[in-house]
Parts: sequence; C-alpha cells; structure tokens
Amino acid sequence: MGRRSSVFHLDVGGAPAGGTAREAAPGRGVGVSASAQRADGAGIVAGVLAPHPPHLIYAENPPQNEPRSQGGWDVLRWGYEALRERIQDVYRPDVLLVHAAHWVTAVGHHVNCEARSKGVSVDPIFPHLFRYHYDFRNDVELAEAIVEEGEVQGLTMGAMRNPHMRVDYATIGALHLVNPAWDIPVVSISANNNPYFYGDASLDEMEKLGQATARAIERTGRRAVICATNSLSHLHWDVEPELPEDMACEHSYNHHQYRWDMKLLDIMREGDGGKLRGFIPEHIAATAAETKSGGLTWMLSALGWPDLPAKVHSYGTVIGTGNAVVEWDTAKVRR
Ligand code: 2X7
Ligand code: FE2
Repeated sequence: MGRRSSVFHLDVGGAPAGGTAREAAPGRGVGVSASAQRADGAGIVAGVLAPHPPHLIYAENPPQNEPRSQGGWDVLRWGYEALRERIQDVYRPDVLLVHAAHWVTAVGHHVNCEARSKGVSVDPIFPHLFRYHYDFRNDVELAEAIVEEGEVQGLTMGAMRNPHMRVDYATIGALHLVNPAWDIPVVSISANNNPYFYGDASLDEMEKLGQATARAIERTGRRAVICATNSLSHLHWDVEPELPEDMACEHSYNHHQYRWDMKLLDIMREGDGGKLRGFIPEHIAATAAETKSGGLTWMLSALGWPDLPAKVHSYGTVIGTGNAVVEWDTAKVRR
C-alpha cells in the first residue's frame, strides 16, 4: 500500500475508501482462532491494548491538538513508541479496528460506515487538554461486514451513516497513539453500555462481537490489527493540579489498584488465554476497571483467547488510573 501522511488531511495513495481486499486463503490454527490466522498474511496479525487518556496526546503536543504542554507521562508514551515501530515495521496492516469506550450507544453496537471522518474531537471533561482536529478514512466494506456478522450472531447492530457525527476522544486518542500518521484505514465500533454506571459489562455480548469481527475480517480478506482502548484500574483523582502535567502529583490511586493491575498484566504475560478470560471480570470487580466497557474482551475474543504470552510495552498512571500498552503478536508463528 502506498502511503503519504499529512497533518490534517489523509490521502492513502492507491487504497480505495473501503481499503484493499485480499484473496481468501485456507484458515490455519496456530494457537489463535482459525479465523484469526490466514496463510497468505491476511487475518488478525495482532491485538493491542491501547489506552486513550487525553493527557497522553496533550503531553505529546502533536500539531492536530490545540492545547500545548510541557510533556509528561513519558514512560507510557515510550511504550507507544515501541508499539508504533511494530505496527509500521512488522504488522503493516490494511486496517486498524478500535472499540471505542467513549462512543457510548444505549441501543446496539454501532459501526462507523462513513467513508471519511473529519472534524474536531473534544474531551468533555478535559477540553483544556484535548481539542483534536482529525481527518481519516474508514474501511466501509469491513465495517458493513461487521454489522452483518453481528446480526448473524443475534446482536443488535447499527451502521452509523452520519457524516457530522463527532468522533469520541477514545477513538481518536487510541488511533493517534498507535498510528500518528493516520495512513491506515480504520473501523471503529461503539460501546453498547455505560462504563461509568453499570457494575459489570455485557461481556458475553463482547465475546459474540469479537467472533463477528473475526468472521468479517476473514470474509473481506483484510490484514488487521485490533485495538482495545481501555484503561485498567479506573478510580481517579477529582482535583487537577495547577499544572496538569506536574508529574510530582501522578501516582496510583491506591496500592490495591496497583496490585490488581500487576496481577492482570502477569496473567497476560503468562500466556494462558483461559486464565485471562476468567480473571478479567474479577479485575473489573476489584478495580472498577474501564475494561468493563468491553474492548479488551472483544479484542481477545476476536483473537480466539490465544495461549500466547503478551508483550507489555509500558505501564503508568494517568490521574491515578492504571494504563498499559500491551501487544499480542498473533502473526509471530508465521515468521
Ligand atoms: O478516558 C479517560 C481514561 N480512561 C483515563 C484517565 C483519564 C482521562 O480519561
Ligand atoms: Fe477512558
């Protein structure tokens, strides 16, 4: 795929708005779901946990974001630098998929089916940190396939076709941090729940949504990286320091939250998919984790809950919440 990036306008040379379809090839089970692996290099090549706190964008000072900072949250951002190299040098996906914790839809799972998304994304709680000008392409063929496959699974699905919809800061934050060049088409899916109100998420539905996503990727022959954008422990401070990036004020909300986050990351690194699947709801209950909005379960379900040790690139807190940049290299076995 020819690529050219610019700050406010994306023009993916040679790729149609719907991305580039590849020929389907026989599935190959290699410790991840059969639909996640394809012999010709298509399929789900990686899953990533890509947290979206607006502070990370603010700290980076990209030209798309209006507010300026002195930096901060460096260790987490170094983790993203390592992940970006992997995306560019190793995975080279046709498409990045993201389940957006802050695009909350009360009825059904919605998928952005507009060819182009352009506008300004503003964090409603931190508008002084995040006012980001975006302009990117969506992979409409894959987005529509996910809507169809979700319906086959019995889920309530919606194809979002409103060119004026303002894209939420979780989608923009995660996608910028994973690929600041914005030169890879996107599929974004809403969170059909309310991560701040309900005690636990509809994780069973997220399992189905993950399977539907994997089938749609298989059907369209895409080479895909799937991004779950969630913080881990989610209790946070409610008073901001005078200088938001004052790192003397940044630390875990409490030791309990930190210990549970470390336990979750240990299990991810261990590589026992079944154990991880059982532990996620426990971690949510113990830490009010943002994973209750379902992104992590969706991503790992699409990967088939592989017995695959994850690479933790970094861990750090943002206003006391736990955040980790993590990678599951499902394509490793083919190299
Ligand atoms: O959305 C968020 C988050 N998940 C964690 C920390 C700070 C702000 O926003
Ligand atoms: Fe969030």
